[in-house]
Amino acid sequence: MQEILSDLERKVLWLSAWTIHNANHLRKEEDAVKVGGHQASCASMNAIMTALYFAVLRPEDRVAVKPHASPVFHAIQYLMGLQTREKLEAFRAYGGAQSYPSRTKDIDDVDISTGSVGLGVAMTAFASLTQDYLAAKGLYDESKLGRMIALVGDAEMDEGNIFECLVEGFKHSLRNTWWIIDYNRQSLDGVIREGLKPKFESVFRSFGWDVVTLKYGRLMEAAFARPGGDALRNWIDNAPNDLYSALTFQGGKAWRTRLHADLERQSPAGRLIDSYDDEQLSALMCNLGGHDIDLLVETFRNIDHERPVCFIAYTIKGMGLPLAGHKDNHSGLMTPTQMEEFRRRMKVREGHEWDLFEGISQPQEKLRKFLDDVPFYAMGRRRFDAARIDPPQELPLPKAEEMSTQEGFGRILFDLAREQTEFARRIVTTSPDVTVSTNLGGWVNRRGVFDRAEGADRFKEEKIASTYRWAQGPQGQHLELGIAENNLFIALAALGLSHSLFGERLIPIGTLYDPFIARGLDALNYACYQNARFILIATPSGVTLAPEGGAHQSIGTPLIGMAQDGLASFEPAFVDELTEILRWSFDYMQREGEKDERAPGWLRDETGGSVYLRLSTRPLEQPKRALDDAHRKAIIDGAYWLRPPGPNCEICIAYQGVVAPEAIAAAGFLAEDRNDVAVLAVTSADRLNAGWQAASRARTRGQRAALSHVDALLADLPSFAGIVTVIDGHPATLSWLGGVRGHRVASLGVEHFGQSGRIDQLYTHYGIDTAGILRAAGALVQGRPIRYLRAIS
Ligand SMILES: Cc1ncc(C[n+]2csc(CCOP(=O)(O)OP(=O)(O)O)c2C)c(N)n1
Ligand SMILES: [Mg+2]
Repeated sequence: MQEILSDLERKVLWLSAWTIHNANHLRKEEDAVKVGGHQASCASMNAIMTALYFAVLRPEDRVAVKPHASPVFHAIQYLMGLQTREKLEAFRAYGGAQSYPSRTKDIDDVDISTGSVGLGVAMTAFASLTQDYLAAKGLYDESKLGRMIALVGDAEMDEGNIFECLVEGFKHSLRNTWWIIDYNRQSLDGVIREGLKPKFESVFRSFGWDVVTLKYGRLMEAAFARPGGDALRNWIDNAPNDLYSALTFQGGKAWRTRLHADLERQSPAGRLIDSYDDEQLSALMCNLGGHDIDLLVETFRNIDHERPVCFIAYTIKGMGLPLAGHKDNHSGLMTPTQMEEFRRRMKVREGHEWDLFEGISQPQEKLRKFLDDVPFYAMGRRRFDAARIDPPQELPLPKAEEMSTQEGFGRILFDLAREQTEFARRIVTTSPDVTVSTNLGGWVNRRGVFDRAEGADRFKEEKIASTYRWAQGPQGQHLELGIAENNLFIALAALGLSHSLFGERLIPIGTLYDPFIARGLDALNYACYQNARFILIATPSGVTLAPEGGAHQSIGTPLIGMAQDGLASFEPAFVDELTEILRWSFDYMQREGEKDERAPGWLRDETGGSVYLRLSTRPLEQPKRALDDAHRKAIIDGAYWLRPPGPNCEICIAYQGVVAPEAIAAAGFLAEDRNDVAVLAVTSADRLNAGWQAASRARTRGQRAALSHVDALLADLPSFAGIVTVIDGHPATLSWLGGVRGHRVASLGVEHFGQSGRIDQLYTHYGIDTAGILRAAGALVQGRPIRYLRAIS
């Protein structure tokens, strides 16, 4: 076993270094990767990953590999027959293996994507919570809980989201989570500050984690046991990071000179040092715990409890390569000459670089047999599928003369909470401390808060009246989070991948205030990049949340909704639209078909995705209407004519969301002076735009008849008409409508924020009130002055 593991360690080191060398030096000039070494980062993690993948991991474990160790991961998968030579030869090139392990873009069974440092680390904690959630509901075998493992760069620990997640983990009694810190004391730019290790250690311990330090390898321990060993250990413990790195880079001679200078030559320590030749001395001084494969295997295997563990593994960035220890080695690459020397050392013949058994010392059959029996791979792929859970055919439409979309959402969920269907059981809600203020309180009253342990409601026991009676226990379906929005999005990523990570589907719904999407935007992007499936309810939004204060207003979120890949965004004005959109979302988020670029719908309706709904607290008078099928479809496709244009239509008002009353009122006033005024109700600028883009691309490719929903809608609008667009958000959200068929556009919206006041005051301030719309219409189309404007000015 030991010999095989050390063979594999060398093999993995070779393959990862070769993959990068090949990408940089051997590809066609135009495909060559000119920067981005990774070789040093890979060598740093090489032993740790070899130990884990080949000897420690179990099939139910899941791993987030730090971004720059991606070639090590791919090399291991290659050895296991899960990655191809073609993909490795095309590392970082079009269609090749990815720079950073990617669930969606790589073929080799990546558990958790990484890339934006810190996020994959936190994802392991939320994956573990997801596993606990499933187990508590009897959807996952409690005796087979996997360990969620993050391989963490030490500089990655600077990311705040890691600490946010530590706090959250503590609150939820996090377990079965290992974070293995590659403590090479180097970041991208150089050597990191002294003394961080005890700081990390005390932070982890204070949150209830075990901390295991892997500092000295077996060679070091043996030396410490000899006369002079204590002095040597002392020296190592006190050596500054940059000195240690510099000596590592220079090798045995430099080590000797320095050690002799610091520890007397004639002392026992001096004699100890002189008992090693230069090469041995260098090997001794580089024998840190994170490079001692036997120690690593033993340490990992000895963990026999479920408490979360942080391993701090001392390593050398570039270990085993001529780049070792150099402060600039992050993007350092071995030169072709150094590669030749390395090849000789690894015993790899020219032309046999990719051969599986090249350079190994053990008999091939023995290695083959070993690989066939590696436990982690024993159950095949770890990427699961889960059946679709039938959503309700219809959602009950909340009824009221006046209602806000946020209230409508709360009432729909409250109704769903009464149902005993499988679908209702699979819903899991979560919110960063805004459960009540986003109207989820009623749902939680009926479904309870999730906790592995049964909890008491003290207020209820003490018979104190309260609107919210939130029972707490394993059956609860609401995951309470602290305020940190990063945690919300990473929780949604984990819950939203439950079907793929654990084989059981959940329907996650997260709520937050719309402006704070920006706080967790990278985490939201990360969730989407992994193809997690969830519904995001963002409310309140825009300047319409007026009395809440200027700091809470959101302007750019509709554009985020349009631009975010994997997220379909909507902003309904009325609750019947919201009901239809939610019903559709419950289905859309479970779709996993192939995209057919030539499909007539032009949208990603086959592949599915996540959904973002931008809602509001402003009560609006609800239309009295019954939606027919065409109407429902149009709501989902992004827009419908609230008032269709007549043949002489001169002006069209296109609005999205909560400014509907202003748009409708303006149309009424305009109708007195202009012909056939039209009103376009936009429910999703995102889907409307996506359809238009796709149809335009299709037309460019020769499908002349390709017509998107918005193409068809605006075909009804005479070319001489102008469009006034209006939204409580950035005007660019709708201004592109003019590009569809060349209509003139005046786009109204909000470009500056921070003003507090009543809604009517703010709408006037930003020019998105009825008068503002009329003024814009008056300026856009020639003709008589608009009477209403004359009356009020
Ligand atoms: C959010 C984010 N910021 C910046 C980067 C660029 N980056 C990639 S790795 C890295 C730091 C590398 O240091 P460490 O995590 O210690 O890994 P090592 O290089 O030592 O292997 C940085 C800044 C990134 N990937 N993600
Ligand atoms: Mg580092």
